[in-house]
Amino acid sequence: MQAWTKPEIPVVPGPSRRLRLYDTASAGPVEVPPGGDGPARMYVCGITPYDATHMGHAATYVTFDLINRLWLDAGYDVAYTQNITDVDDPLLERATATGVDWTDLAQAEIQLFRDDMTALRVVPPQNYVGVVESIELVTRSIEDLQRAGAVYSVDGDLYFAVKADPAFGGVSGYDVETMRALFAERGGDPDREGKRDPLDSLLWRAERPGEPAWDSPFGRGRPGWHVECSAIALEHLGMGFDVQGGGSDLIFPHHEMSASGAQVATGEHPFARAYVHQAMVGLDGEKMSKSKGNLVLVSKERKGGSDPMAIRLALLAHHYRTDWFWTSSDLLDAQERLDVWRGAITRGTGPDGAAAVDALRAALTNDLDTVAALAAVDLWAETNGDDPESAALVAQAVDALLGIKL
Ligand code: 5CA
Ligand code: ZN
Repeated sequence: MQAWTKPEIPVVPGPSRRLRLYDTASAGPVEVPPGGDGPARMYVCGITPYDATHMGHAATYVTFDLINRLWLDAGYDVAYTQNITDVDDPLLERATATGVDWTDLAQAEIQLFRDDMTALRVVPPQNYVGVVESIELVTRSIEDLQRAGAVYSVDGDLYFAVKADPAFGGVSGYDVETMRALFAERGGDPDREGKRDPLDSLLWRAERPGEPAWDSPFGRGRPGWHVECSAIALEHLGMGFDVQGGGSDLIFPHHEMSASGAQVATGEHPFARAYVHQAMVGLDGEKMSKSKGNLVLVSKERKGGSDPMAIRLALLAHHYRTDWFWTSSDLLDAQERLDVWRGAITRGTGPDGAAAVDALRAALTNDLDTVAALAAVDLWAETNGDDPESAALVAQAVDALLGIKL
């Protein structure tokens, strides 16, 4: 699948720093990549394209864009893969409810997402991969799981036996009760009769009347959700990649299941070195979600005349590991800050530019501390000085590292 237009990224002078991120699995900091010459590898869970990009999605993709940009700044080749869940229950349900063909709905929403990502200056992944174009990858992964003895059938639907992975539970660290509750809430079927363990997850759904289906060694049907991400990540990145990313709503079951599936299919561990999660962005006291319909859409704000750089700056003003609620003042404050920064750039001279850039790098490589990073640029903007390189240098760094074009 085609991704979107890549923004230009200036090269920023001065020493880069090593990136440390909070890893959900070990509940502590991990340095990624660990060092060495290889590429830095990241997989981020992409959209289910049945509605437009809201501020929660945007926060997620901007957060992982910072990681990409910090790796590029440190001179790494970056291998970045993102999927599109372009066939799944919520997409098919929305298409049926609105009388639109499900493939048309997906195509339209993917295009809108591309336009939003381009406007927000998010660097595209090298591999932007839909499920529909990956059916064979998924079926091969299921065959690997069969060979490992981790698959059984319930009335023709195939299930992954989670007990086949001794490390199951290691991503979320949740107890069984919490897992069961979240599994039921987030697309799982703990109470289906015939399952060996309530937490076993669907790998292949046998064809149902009126639903899309593909031929496979297990009969016609379509892939389950979690195996799509493990199959696509294994194909494009391999085991032990650096960062598995997405929103915190994916910690369980999605990231737990895809990690276990990949670990059992390959016999290797771990799936990823760090599991990194964007906290939830909400509206009016609830998580912003397509299913609830309480959305602030990036495209709508853009059409209303908001500067995409102000939208991006509004997202960056919150640390990625803190849940928050969107309000209209987020955008007003960001626009004000953007105006101050742009005004400071036109001064020409300014305080020590290299020191400001180093403060920016130090904040971002410290678990993406965007709050401190923005404060460092604020401080630079409100201080006078006689460094003639200052404005140009800070503008370059704000562009390359924060993705904000001044
Ligand atoms: N297609 C699956 C992942 S394989 C999916 O979760 N799609 S999604 O469209 O529902 O979400 C896309 C991304 O945005 C996911 O990484 C998800 O965790 C994240 N996300 C969804 N809602 C929010 C929110 N309110 N705040 C922050 N991130 C969110
Ligand atoms: Zn995913």
